[in-house]
Amino acid sequence: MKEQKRVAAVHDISCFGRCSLTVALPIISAAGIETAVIPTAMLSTHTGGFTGFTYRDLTEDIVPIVDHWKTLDLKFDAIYTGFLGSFEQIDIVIGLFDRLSSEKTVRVVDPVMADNGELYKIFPPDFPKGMRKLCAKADVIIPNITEAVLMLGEEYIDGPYDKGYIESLLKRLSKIGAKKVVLTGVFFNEKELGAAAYDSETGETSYAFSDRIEGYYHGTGDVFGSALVASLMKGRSLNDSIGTAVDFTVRSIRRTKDAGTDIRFGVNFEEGIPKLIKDLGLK
Ligand code: PXL
Repeated sequence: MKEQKRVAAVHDISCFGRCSLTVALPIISAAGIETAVIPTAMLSTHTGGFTGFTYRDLTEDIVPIVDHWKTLDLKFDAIYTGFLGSFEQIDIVIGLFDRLSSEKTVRVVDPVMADNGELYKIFPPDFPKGMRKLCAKADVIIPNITEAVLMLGEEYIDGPYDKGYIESLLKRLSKIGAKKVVLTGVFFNEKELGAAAYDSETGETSYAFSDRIEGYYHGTGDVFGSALVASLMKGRSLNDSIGTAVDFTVRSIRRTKDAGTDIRFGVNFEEGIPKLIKDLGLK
């Protein structure tokens, strides 16, 4: 019998607003993958558009959690990191990678810190440098275009983009260290939006697009990243995985738009889980 895969998800808990762990845990679990969590911070809501949210930094809890796990001899097939609660956590997560990985562990880093050309206000200006250091330790990175240019120390450019620019970004990002790079928020025209992927070992570049839906919906990067991790853990190719993750994310956005939900409340990914399971080849 095939052994069940196990992933450690390292993100914050935003108690309301469907992002980070409240997205990663249900999506990866629904794919039949055991999902352990290390919360990096606890907030009453995410920081996108809400005021007055609570914020508890959990930096001090991470090393003791890893120390305890080390006594249990746990093996992880993937470690998937996202929003980190403090600058200090970058080095702590690098240490966690070393301590919890085996040869076969896939380290996936989403350098959550920025969007729409801007670094999130809660992060200091040198945060992108720190995230670059973490990305150097990863096997797969999944930045959006803003995060990509911040890590490369370049100016943000508004889209639509051209293929030459996107492929140059992908190649330069791979030189940071991760063999596989997935770039989100890619568009060549106003009609379609999606992701591009580059595998530096095979030299292959692939794209996945879907209809562009007007509006900025929160937590979509985490919905995409979680579906991508689930798909890669099912042994599917990078190309197939970005296709499935784009489709799952866009269907979630469309459902949310059709319902007229407040864009801060995250997207309705829950009702898309049955199709995701089918797309992943599960019953
Ligand atoms: O979805 C990214 C994210 C995760 N966690 C928190 C956030 C954000 C984006 O704003 O604020 C707390």
